[in-house]
Amino acid sequence: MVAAPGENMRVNGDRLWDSLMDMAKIGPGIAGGNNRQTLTDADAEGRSLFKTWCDAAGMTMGVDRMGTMFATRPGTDPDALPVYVGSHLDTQPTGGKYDGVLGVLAALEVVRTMNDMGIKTKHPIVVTNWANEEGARFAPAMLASGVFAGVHDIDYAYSRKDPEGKTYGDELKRIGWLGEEEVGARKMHAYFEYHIEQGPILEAENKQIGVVTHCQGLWWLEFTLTGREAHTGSTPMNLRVNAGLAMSRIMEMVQGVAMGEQPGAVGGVGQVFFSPNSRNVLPGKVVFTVDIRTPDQAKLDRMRAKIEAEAARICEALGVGCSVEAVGHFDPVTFDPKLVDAVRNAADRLGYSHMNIISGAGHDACWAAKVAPSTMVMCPCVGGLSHNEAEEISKEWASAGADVLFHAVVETAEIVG
Ligand code: HGY
Ligand code: MN
Ligand code: MN
Repeated sequence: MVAAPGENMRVNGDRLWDSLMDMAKIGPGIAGGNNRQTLTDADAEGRSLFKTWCDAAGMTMGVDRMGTMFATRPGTDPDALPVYVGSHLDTQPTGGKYDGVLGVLAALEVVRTMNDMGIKTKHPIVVTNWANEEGARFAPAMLASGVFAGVHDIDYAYSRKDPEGKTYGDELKRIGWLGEEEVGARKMHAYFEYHIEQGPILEAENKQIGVVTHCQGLWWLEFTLTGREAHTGSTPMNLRVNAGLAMSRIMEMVQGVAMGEQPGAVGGVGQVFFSPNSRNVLPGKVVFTVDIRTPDQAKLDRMRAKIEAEAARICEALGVGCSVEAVGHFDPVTFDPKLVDAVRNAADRLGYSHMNIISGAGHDACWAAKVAPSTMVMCPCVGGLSHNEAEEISKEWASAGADVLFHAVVETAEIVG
């Protein structure tokens, strides 16, 4: 039976909170959150601060060719595969202070606490900052962890362009965080990720800890609709080839498809590009991404098929050209039952209320689960709000989840002496 930390062993919640607030000063948003998008100068600044903290905690930093950062605390057995713990420091353009950041800095806090307590473990611990989890600037989301898991090849990843046409590869070089390690060469004993729920369930159920058993699957379907640019004033309604109208009908249809698959399905659109995007010109081209998700594999595939067939019918009726490309996807994920138990047992040992939960948002853990036993810990967030600068958690919630992470990680890494 592997020893577990004593129930009174907890992280330093004040130190964790201070680190979160210090990181939040980098790449500030305009409404109290963050805009630290991947491979921007702000991301580079946040990476440097994180490296300074890892150096101070006595860890050695490795960086791979996608720019993912791996800070290692040695174990007693040099042949033992490490326990990886991490998340992401990049944010949405109007992101919160905690999405991803909490997981990286809580992982650092686990190591800081192990140092304070002089804890030795058989397996090394590797604190991880995955590059480009958000996929806001360079789609798809979880790009670097996807390359790590062998889902994407690195040339595809390097070729991904932001809205200004800059490529991932060029921007990674520009900010000076192109590492030398082969992506995916590292092997993991286990992977843990601590994350805010980004949904309303834990707060509504008054639970401190989410024991994450699964993550719902996702499709990002990028539609390109081709209309005819024409004057919005002088073009009679019957002569219009209106790509904007087609888009609106497709959005309405997506809503209907998702509502028709309740409970447990979502669908919507977060990003639209009109070209030429001029007030008095009907769009010649409309590009938008449909985001559909559900924990049920059959439902996920059924929704995709329905939406693509219906979209083609809508466009044909309007004489609008329609093409679609899947720019993001992962099937529903089942996390490792043994690690899920370690999280649940840690919450019990520490006396924290908890419940099983399926992650609504995607995380790097979804790709890590393809190559190693993986799981997640979640804490509530106020009103379930995320991907919004008003994203908020309490210091108590932050610490409780970090305590559970600390216990589950140290137990899995096997305390020695
Ligand atoms: O889209 C997601 O679920 C994640 O926030 N990248
Ligand atoms: Mn995240
Ligand atoms: Mn996010």
